[in-house]
This record gives sequence, C-alpha cells and structure tokens, in this order.
Amino acid sequence: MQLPVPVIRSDAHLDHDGLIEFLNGAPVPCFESPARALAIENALRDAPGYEFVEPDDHGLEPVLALHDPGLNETLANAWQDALATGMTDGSRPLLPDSFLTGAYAAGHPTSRPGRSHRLWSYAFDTCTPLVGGTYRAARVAVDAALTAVDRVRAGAPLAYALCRPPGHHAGRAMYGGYCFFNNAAISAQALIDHGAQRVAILDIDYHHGNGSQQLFYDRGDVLYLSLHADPERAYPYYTGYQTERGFDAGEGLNRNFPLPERTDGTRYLGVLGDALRLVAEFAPDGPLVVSAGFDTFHLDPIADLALQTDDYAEIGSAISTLGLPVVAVQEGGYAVDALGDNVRALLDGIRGA
Ligand code: SP5
Ligand code: ZN
Repeated sequence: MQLPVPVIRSDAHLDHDGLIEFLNGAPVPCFESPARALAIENALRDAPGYEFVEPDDHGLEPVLALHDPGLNETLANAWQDALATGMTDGSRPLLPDSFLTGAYAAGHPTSRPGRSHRLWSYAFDTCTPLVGGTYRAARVAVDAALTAVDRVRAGAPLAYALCRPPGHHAGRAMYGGYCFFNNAAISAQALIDHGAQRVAILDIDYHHGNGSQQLFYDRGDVLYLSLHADPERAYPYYTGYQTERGFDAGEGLNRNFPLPERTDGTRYLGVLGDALRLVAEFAPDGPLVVSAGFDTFHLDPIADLALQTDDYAEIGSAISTLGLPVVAVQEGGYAVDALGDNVRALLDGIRGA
C-alpha cells in the first residue's frame, strides 16, 4: 500500500493575476493564469492516491540563499510604491518599459532608480506583470517547494509542489518569464543545506531554465539538465545551447538538450534517456528535483513540441528508473484544458501507479 502523494497547494496564488502580458507587441491575457492551478487541483482531487497539503512558512532565508536581497525587497514593495507614486491606480499590472541590460550598463556607471521604477531594473521581459498579490504568491510558491522538500526528506518517495508563479526563469537578481523566485533552485539549495553533496535538477519545461542555469553554473554540487525547445527559435533565446556546459567547479555539470519543432514522445524519450544516464553518472546522494513544465504538450498555445498526455506517463516512469526520491515542482504549461491530466500522468508515471 502506497501512502498518498503530497500535493502542496495554497489559495495565495489566486491573488497573482497579471491580467495582461505582451506577445509580439500586442497586449494579450496572461497565459500564466490562476485557472492553470485550479485545473491541476481538480484533476488531482479526482484521482486516487493524492493528498492536499498547505505549505509551511520557511521564512526568507532560503530565498536569500540564492537571490539578491535587492530583488526580494523590490518585489516586496513594488506594488505599494507604485500606488504611492501614482504609477498605477491598482487596476493595471506593473510592466516595464525600460531595461537595465548588460549593454546599457557596459562602460559607464549605472544606477537603480527610485521606488517607482526600481522594479524595471530587475525585470528582463514584458510578459511578467506584477500585481498586489504577486509577492505573497511568489513567497508561498517557494514555501510550497520547500514543504515538498520536507516531505521527501521525511521519507515520501514523491512530493509535488503546485507552484504559481513558476520559477525556473528567475535568476540571482532578475525576474521574468512569469517567474519571480526560482522555486526549484531554492529546493535544490535547501537539499544541499540539509546535507546532500550532489543534487540534480531535471528541467522538462518547454523553455530553457535560464535562471536555474545561472544560479548553478559554477557549482560542483548541483547538476542542471534541461530538455527544451532550441533557443534558436524559442524563448528565452539567449541561453539553452548545447555549448553551455558549466564553468569552474561546475564544468560539465550544466547540460542542455535543445529540441526541434514538433518533437514527439518517441524522440523526446530518447533524449530524456541520455539526460537520465548523466544523472545516474553524477550519482546524486539527495532527491531529484524535477522542474515540471507541460508546455511541451502538442496543443500548448505558446509552444511547438508535440507531446501527448500518455507521453507524460512514460516520462514519469523513465524518471522513476533512477530510483531516486523526487521533488516535483510545477513550472509552465498553458493548455489549461489538458494541464490537469498531464500533471496527473507524469506523477502517476513517477510513482508507478
Ligand atoms: C515558466 C514558463 O513557461 N515561462 C514561459 C515564458 C514565455 N513567455 C514568452 C513567450 C513568447 C512566446 N512566443 C510565442 C509564439 C506563439 N506562436
Ligand atoms: Zn515554459
């Protein structure tokens, strides 16, 4: 008899509703919506073998273990500051109109601006709106991931954190790609801080997890592997190439697997097999962290791979062959009607149901 798989969830995400993002110059409704999490909950509530658990508060320390304190403070205060300066009347989200890029900063001094625009200096895109409930949702998402870590450390073979907002695009001092804090990276760091010497993150979101790559690029204790759409054609464009293999102590411990358009389950599972062999070679002494995105689905509105619901079950069972406990952290996936079934298929695959 298997114990139920903990699903760490909270209503806090409902207040993170960005309303609009920019897509090819046009304002469109946010793909990363509260409806996503509700769809996942509905599917798991109807399925046998899952129990819903509220996240425990883990405080700020695990966030600051990886993120710049300025990013945290700015995200924490941005909404109140924007209301105070009249930048928003509260009816519209905060979206940047100007970025502090590396090219801007090159060759002369630059500064982070005052409170009404400070947020922009940490942003890297225009698809990540911030509203009144965003900061709290982002903190609770971190707590959800850390609660999943706790459950797995206490002996659960699998725990799933239903994180909203997602995390893998968030870097040390940077937010974007619908992400504010890097839930999966913070989980891996927490496992290290609890005594693991080698932790692997397997990222199966459609997009390259540029934030996760950045956070561990020179680290010898965390292996980051990502299967994603080739950045030659897909967001986040600037990272995710095969040639990015880590640096210094992290040399060889960052591995990217860019995929062509319309990659189907058979082809995907072949590449996944290569990635899993690298995990086995690394021989983690802690749980596997899975950045679980479902925007690889054939009907995803912002993506172009071709996975079917059954493929997620196969991916899950391939992951289970490692024999490692798994902390699964929700990332992307925007085909809302299929999202719940896809999450369930992956989790059932991992636990062998
Ligand atoms: C967590 C996550 O999945 N974040 C993804 C953020 C992607 N945002 C930018 C998408 C640009 C999409 N281009 C779409 C082409 C649609 N045909
Ligand atoms: Zn994604």
